[in-house]
Amino acid sequence: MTIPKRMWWQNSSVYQIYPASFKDSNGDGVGDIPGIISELDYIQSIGVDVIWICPMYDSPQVDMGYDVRDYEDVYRPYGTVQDMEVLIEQTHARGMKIILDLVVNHTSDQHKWFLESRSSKNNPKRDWYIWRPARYVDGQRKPPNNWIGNFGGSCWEWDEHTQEYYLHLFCPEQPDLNWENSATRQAIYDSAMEFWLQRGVDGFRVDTVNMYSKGDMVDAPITDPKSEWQFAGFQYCNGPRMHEFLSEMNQVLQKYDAMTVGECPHTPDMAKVLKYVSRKEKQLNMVFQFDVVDIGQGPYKFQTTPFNWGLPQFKHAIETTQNLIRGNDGWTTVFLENHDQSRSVSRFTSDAPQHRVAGGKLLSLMMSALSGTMFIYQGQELGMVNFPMEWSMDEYKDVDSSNYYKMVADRSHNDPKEMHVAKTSLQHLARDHARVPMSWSDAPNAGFSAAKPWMRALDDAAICNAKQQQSDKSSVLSFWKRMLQLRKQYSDLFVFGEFDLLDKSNLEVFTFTKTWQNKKALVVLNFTAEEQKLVYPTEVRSQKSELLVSTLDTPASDKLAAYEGRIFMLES
Ligand code: TEU
Repeated sequence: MTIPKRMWWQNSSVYQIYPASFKDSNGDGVGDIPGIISELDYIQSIGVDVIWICPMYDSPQVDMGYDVRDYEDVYRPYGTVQDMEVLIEQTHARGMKIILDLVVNHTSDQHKWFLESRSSKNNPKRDWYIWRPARYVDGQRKPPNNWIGNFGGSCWEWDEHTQEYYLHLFCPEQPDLNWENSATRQAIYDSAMEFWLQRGVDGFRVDTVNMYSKGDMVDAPITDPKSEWQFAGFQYCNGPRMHEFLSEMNQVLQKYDAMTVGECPHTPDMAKVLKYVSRKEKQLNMVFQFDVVDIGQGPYKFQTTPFNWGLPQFKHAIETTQNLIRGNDGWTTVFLENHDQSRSVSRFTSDAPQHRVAGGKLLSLMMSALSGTMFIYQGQELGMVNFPMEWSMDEYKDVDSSNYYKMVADRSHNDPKEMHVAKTSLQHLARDHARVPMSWSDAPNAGFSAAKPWMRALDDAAICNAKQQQSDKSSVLSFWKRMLQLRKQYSDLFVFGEFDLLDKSNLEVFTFTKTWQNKKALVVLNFTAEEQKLVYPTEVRSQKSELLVSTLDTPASDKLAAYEGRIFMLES
């Protein structure tokens, strides 16, 4: 197979910014665009190439800006369109690129399109959203189908005024746009995409990109007999017109050479994923698959206990996403965190005080050796961890967490044991952990704001913050900087190379090779809190190896320390 031309977004590392929690410049307790601008030098110093800004659009903030009221304006506490223009310009001035979050599966119920749509059945925009009449069962009014929404409950909302239901796959305040209507699609391209592309943004992270085509919307099979509402992700994701819609959207993007990374939940079928990311299909450049981050989430989100997974499962998920580029023209992504996931050190290693630095470095080393475009979430470069069990439920601000906690309370009639299990799960997996203020320094409010922040800052900011880590050669941040440099230096192997898993069923150590033509690297990762014997797998035993990097300054010759990782270069 001929090697496809390398594109700028392949060998790029992307730094994700959550505006509300990154940096507050005006002392109102909420992060803002000028705050981001003030830290661009810091971001650049990490060694990343692109920044991704989570939704900063005008929004009532029912779902932290993923409920957009106006695509062409900025949420005032974050700033203005002019501030965004400065951010774009200042990012470019540093040789970096900037992508925005494109949220066009749904809008806010306060968007002017929806206000018109719901005003009457014969409004010209009625068909811009998905309206259906009620079903009647034994004379009782019921939604058109039994689908459960992503935040619990039916995904249909009854509208008294026009006596019909509308579809919302997320909150009731996030009605789904009707992509079947070509005028709606055109308005989306103009308002949500071209408006910002013309202002110089370099692409988009595309929210819930595989949900635009909903198929025939029949009832989902009953998988949770205790609930009236059933999981329907395999029905509303990857529907029949997805590829047609994405091809059309791509024509807009092509005009600007814009990059896209689509969020692709509920898609375990690799053939489907490949169709989205294959270069010849001209749909999306890459997607976020959920294989890795869904590990340990339980059959239904949060209905599990912490660490309910084994290392072989983790390896398999990584292998699946890595193999997307093997022998074909697809592209993949490397990520363990984002604003929808709790902290990777807490989830995949250990956040115990004696292990958290090692855990942060181990994951940095692993990610830096994996192929695809790399995504780092703010604070991940410092090894920030989940907030503790002692924090009360009031500190959880996310609608996903509070809805789940309420559901358990209702179902169990506030049974203290069940409530404790639910809180334990949220302490491990809730989205809130990623959304606390960035730990900048040991100043009050972690140096994030002069005022009380909208979410409580971590208590451990005194020992884990950007200021201290910048001047500490042994910090997680310093290690990330080194790894991002090595990733660039050996990009053939680490960014583009083929991944081979060597110890599928080993429960403690994760060993793989990366290969590019005649070059090969061996990566060995101890995922336990105990020392492990350093064993060279039979596949590479005959080859001479040279240590490229360890997470430790002075690694032992025959064993791996707790949570130690190493990369060896192999000579054939
Ligand atoms: O997430 C969509 C998504 O499928 C999940 O990751 C979602 O967070 C999870 O199912 C909730 O339990 C995207 C955004 O990343 C997320 O922040 C938004 O809440 C969501 O879309 C709605 O726009």
